[in-house]
Amino acid sequence: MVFSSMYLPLSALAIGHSVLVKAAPSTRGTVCSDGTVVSNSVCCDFIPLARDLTENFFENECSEKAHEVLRLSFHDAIAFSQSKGPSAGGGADGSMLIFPDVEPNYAANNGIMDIVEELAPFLSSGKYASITAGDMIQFGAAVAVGLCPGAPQLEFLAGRPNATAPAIDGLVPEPQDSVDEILARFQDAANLDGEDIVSLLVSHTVARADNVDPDIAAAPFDSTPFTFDSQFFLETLLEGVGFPNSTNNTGEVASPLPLSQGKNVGEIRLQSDFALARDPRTACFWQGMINEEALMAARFKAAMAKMAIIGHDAKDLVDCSAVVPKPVAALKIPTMYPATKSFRDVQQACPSPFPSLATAPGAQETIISHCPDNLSTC
Ligand code: HEM
Ligand SMILES: [Ca+2]
Repeated sequence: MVFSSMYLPLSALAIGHSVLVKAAPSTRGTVCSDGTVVSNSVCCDFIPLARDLTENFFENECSEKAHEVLRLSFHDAIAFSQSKGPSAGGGADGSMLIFPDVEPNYAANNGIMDIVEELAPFLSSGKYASITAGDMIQFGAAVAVGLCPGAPQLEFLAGRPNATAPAIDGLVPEPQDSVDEILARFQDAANLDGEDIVSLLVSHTVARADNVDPDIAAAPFDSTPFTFDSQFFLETLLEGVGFPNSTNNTGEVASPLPLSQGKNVGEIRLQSDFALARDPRTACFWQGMINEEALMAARFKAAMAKMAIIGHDAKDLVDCSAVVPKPVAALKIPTMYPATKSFRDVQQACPSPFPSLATAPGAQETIISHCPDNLSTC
């Protein structure tokens, strides 16, 4: 069954319908009906949700929707400010789903409405009445990344209370922001530092932009947007040679693989990724991710655990990591220069030795497939 066919208007979303998951006296070693051992019986409710999301929503793939839910988990969580106080936003509280007419309209959230509309029916269906909007989003992201080969099994804590108000505008970083502004924003949100930011940006290995250049859709950030690999960290360091489409978009700079072919749109590069890859405060950690996928997955997991609880105290939540599905296996392909590229194209910004990598075969610039399975239709 395709879930979009079950779309309900957002007005049908039952606000406050969800019953809060309470950190009830722990029933140590509760066993859910499928045999999963969990720390608390509330975790069992996420098992059918995981199956539903995997099979019906993400269609068992590191799909467009999987990418979008991961982005949503960031845009929900980061909308919190220690300096401005709790009235500015509740962090990972599902505010985007509960007030779909407010935050999705902010410029930094451009495009997020699609996934808000698609995810809302899971909350309003009544099938998951005990699950809050904030939990739905963070759990959805954990299920989503697990479908991308190479991703870690994320931690998941349950029990985020539902948002009582939308967040203010201005809390989600934009690609035209300076490194100073980005570092300051993550610091103010949750004391996240440069290493945390780079670790979270691992997510751009499974990402494509629809709105940076409004005239092209699904422009990938690396040559493998369906694989949780370190190509992103290598490719962002290659010299930019052109644009997949127009040249004057805000927050976009030249990319190393701009060539498009029909639906196969060329690589797009965010100014913020370019700058963080080269800034002395983040460049060495960035370079250190290249061809170090176990490290990359571990650092992503640790940083996501911090991001996912912004606005909450871990001790008020219940550890339901046991119900996060096991991720699909890594492809174990070494990081490679795309065809025609080599160390000569690297704009190295960290003084440590650069990893030694092979170049993928081929005499032409890489064309990046639009479809997850490399088929011509999807
Ligand atoms: C400096 C911080 C960040 C900036 C400036 C930034 C900016 C962007 C932009 C402009 C897009 C393209 C949106 C579009 O045009 O459709 C994008 C996509 C995406 N971002 Fe980020 N991002 C940042 C950090 C993060 C973090 C921390 C995560 C997750 C933990 C994340 C996950 C994603 C994903 C998964 C996509 C792809 C969505 C899709 O393919 O539909 N980003 N980001
Ligand atoms: Ca990738």
